[in-house]
Amino acid sequence: MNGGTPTGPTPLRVGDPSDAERAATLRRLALTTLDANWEHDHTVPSRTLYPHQWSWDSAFIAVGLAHVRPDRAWRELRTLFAAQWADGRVPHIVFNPALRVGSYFPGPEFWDSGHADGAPPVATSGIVQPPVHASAAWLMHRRAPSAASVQALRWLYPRLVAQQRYLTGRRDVGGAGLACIVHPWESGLDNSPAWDDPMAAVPADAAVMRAYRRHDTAHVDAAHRPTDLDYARYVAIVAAYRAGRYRDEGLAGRQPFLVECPLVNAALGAAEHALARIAAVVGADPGPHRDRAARITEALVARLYDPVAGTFRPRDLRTDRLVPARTVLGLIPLILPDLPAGQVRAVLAEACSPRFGLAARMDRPLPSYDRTAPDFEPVRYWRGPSWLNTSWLLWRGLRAHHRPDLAAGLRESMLAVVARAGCHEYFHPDTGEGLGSPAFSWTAALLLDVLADG
Ligand code: 9WN
Repeated sequence: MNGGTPTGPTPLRVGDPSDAERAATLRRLALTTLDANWEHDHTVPSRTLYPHQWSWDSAFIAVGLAHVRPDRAWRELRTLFAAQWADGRVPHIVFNPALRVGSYFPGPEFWDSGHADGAPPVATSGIVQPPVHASAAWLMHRRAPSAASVQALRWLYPRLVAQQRYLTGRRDVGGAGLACIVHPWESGLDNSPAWDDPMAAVPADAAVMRAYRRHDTAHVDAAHRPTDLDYARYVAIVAAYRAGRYRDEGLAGRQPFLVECPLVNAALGAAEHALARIAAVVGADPGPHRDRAARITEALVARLYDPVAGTFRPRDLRTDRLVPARTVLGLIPLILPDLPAGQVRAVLAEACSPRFGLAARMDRPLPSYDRTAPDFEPVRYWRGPSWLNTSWLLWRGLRAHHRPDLAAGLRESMLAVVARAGCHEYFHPDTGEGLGSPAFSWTAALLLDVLADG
């Protein structure tokens, strides 16, 4: 696999006579991919690159599984939340103890969660990922309401509430009611240009990586992945957090990377909206969730919206500045149903600009970074390639804000890219070539969700 210049995708159009056939083929492919990645009580994102359970992957996967394997969908979330820490954090990786040491870097021995207060008996990482789980659980129940889904929601509800409490409590380093991330991995968009500025302040030397063995580059071209210098910094940040046993008191004095991310906080607000709906089902009070949702949206607009650029940007808490890069992260607040009209307009204008190319008929998939930026890298992971999960989040936001025309264009671009390349992890933003893992679970799962809307 390389970043060469294969021929471009030939997207099929809505209404094409072969639409139904294409949908059936895609459904089969998605199901085969998800079945092959099922591992006794969870789904691995990829058998080769990511052989354990990942937090936000499981939420996306569960949304897709709800269409075809509802029992497994709820099981996926139960397994993840069984590894929740006593303080409410949901770890970004739950390690499968049956795998040999060294099957993923950094593995359980590196994270050493066993020595942290309140960690579960199973080995996990000590950081989190975007809290998309409450929204996923609500979508799953709405898709197929049943006695079993209500029972699952009853079990999940207090755990989802604890997850929110952790993020808006211990992680409110900025003091404005938003969650702060302590590692780029917590955003899920690991090497996004959004993190270049805050990461430049993390002291590290690429040579550190000689002491470790990266596994990702054994499976995927190194030019498609973060650099060794990125990894040296990833490792340094974890080492600092681990040295404090992953405690969150005094984070500002101890951690070199502290950022308020628009995607994480939009997910946080959307989760409160979902929890209000879930509360009504399980007999709890929706009121406090609605209040919290409104406060999060207000804080997000006040702190992360840049009126000059007309988009959302992460806030680096070390400098108290918004980062300059315009990335797909800035579009995700559209998932908030109560986003004010001015910000909705601005985000739509940003999405439809040549930077991201959203349109009712798209000729290329949505990139993860401003494609007009001089440092746009079409094959390097989150620095340009197109990803199904960020497209799917934006698609949901477009529907919530009544833009069926743009939602249809984005949906078609997602279907076309997978129809051409398969369930890859990410895609070349110009040619649609498949990159990263060739059998990636959230691509398959979100495809099922998008197809169900046809
Ligand atoms: C680090 C599993 C995860 C996703 C992330 C994606 C990638 C891990 C890695 O894979 O991150 O967490 O090793 O690169 O960036 O979003 O959850 O699919």
